[in-house]
Amino acid sequence: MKFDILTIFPEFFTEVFDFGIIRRAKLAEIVEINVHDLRKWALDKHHKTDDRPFGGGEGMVMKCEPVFLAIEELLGTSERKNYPPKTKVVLLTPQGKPLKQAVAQEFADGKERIVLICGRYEGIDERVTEALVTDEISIGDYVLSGGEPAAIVLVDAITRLLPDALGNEQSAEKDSFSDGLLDFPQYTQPRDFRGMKVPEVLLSGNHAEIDKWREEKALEKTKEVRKDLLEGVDSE
Ligand code: 6GU
Repeated sequence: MKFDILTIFPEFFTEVFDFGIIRRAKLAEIVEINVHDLRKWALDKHHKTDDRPFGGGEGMVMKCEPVFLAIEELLGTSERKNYPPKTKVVLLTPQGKPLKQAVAQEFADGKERIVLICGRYEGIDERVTEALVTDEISIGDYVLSGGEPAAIVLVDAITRLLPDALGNEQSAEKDSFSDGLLDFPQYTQPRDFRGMKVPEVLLSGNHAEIDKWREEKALEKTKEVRKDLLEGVDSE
C-alpha cells in the first residue's frame, strides 16, 4: 500500500510513522508513506495555499489549484474517473463519513494507493471535493484544527489490517471492534500489586473458563460504555 499525504504542515509527520507496527510495515515494504508539502504546488510568489472565503466569513479556505496540481503530478490526472485502478483520494474533514473499523477494512482490502488530503478546519475549496475526492472521512464528532491527526489515525488503522503487518503474536481478528465488542481486560505480572490481585480465573489454566470470563467481561464493558455497539446504532 502506498500512502501520499498532502499537507501544509509536513513537519507534523516527521517521526510519527517511525514506531512499532507502522515502522515495521515500512521496513518490510508493506507500506510506503510519502508526505508532500502542498506549498510545492502553490505557484504564486508567496506559495499561498489559502485565501479568504468568497461571500465573506471567518477564517481562511484552502485554495484548489495546489491540490489539483498535486493530484495531477501524483496520479497523472485530475479526472477522478481516470485515476489508476485501486486508487482512492481521501479528504480528511469533519464533514466526512465517520471512520469505523469496517471503513478501514474496506480501504485495506484491495486498494493499492491512497492519497490523503489534510483539510484545515475552516474548509477547503469545494471544487476539490467535487472533482478530485473519492471519499470524505471524519474521525469523530469533535473539532480538530486540521486533518493531519486524522490522516495519522487513518494510516495506522489501515496499515495494521494489511496482510503480514502484524506479527504472528498479534492478530487483527482479535482486535476490539472486529467482533463488534470492546476488548476484555488484560493483566500481567505481578499477580498481586499493592493488594490489587489478578482475577483467579486467569491463573487457573482452564481455558474454557478463561474464554467464558473474557466474553462476559467484554460484553459487560461494552454495555457500560458503548451500548450503541450492541444495538447496532451508528453513533460515536
Ligand atoms: Cl478529518 N478534520 C478536522 N479538522 N476535524 C475533525 C476531523 C477531521 N475528524 C474529526 N474532527
